[in-house]
Amino acid sequence: MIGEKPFLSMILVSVLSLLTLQTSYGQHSAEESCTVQILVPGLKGEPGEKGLKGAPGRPGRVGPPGEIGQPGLKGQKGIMGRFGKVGPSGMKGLKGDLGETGQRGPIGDPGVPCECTPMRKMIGEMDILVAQLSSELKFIKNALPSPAAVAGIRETDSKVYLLVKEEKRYSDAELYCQTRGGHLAMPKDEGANAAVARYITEAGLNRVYIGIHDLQREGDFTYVDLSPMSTFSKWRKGEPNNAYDDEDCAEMVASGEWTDVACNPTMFFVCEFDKDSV
Ligand SMILES: [Ca+2]
Ligand SMILES: [Ca+2]
Repeated sequence: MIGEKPFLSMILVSVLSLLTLQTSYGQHSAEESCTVQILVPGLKGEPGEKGLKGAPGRPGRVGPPGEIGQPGLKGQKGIMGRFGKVGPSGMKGLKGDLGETGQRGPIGDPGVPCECTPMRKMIGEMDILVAQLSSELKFIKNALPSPAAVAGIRETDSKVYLLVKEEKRYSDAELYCQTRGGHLAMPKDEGANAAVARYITEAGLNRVYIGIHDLQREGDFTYVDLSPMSTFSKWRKGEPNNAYDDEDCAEMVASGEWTDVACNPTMFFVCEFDKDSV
């Protein structure tokens, strides 16, 4: 509905428009001047076509935080980290092998002079002792065929006797004893003769060569070192008898008595060594 005031306004406008036209176009016809136009609204038109899509709107406001999600899958192994701190010392190890011999060291400083007289005396005594020991060792090495024989030797104040259980002829037996610094046994008194007799008896023997012969001159018996038989002899009764004209050497039997016998048969024998020379 159109109100009364707008309607009167439109009429007023139309009158004014008519007056305006009469002023401007005075030559127009009277007919045209009398036309009164009344304007009224038309009917509502058909809806227009859909417009084009508009520009994007402004960003909206930040929404509230979402809920906590589920745990993810385990990731892959990472790369090696930095080296850690140095740990505490370990326990002491086992002792190693003996090393090689080192180089010879430098020569030391000269020693301090000493009071030498007592030292010289001591050294002199030691020299004598060493000489004695060397001599005895030489005897032991030369005279004794084996260590077992050491326990078997016999000795008097001045002699050492050795029973040799190797069968030899008289000359070879004497050579054996000489090689070791002695001779076949030459008993020159009752004590020495008894010592040799005991020796062979304890060994279970009946006869051994001793160092007595008449090889130089028949019937003239001497010791094997050619020393004469002056004060002592121990011939068995009826000896020496030079039996078969072929007995130029001598043996001692278990009783300690002597008999003249041939020199070629082989038998055990007893050597003697001077204690002074051993
Ligand atoms: Ca004879
Ligand atoms: Ca005889």
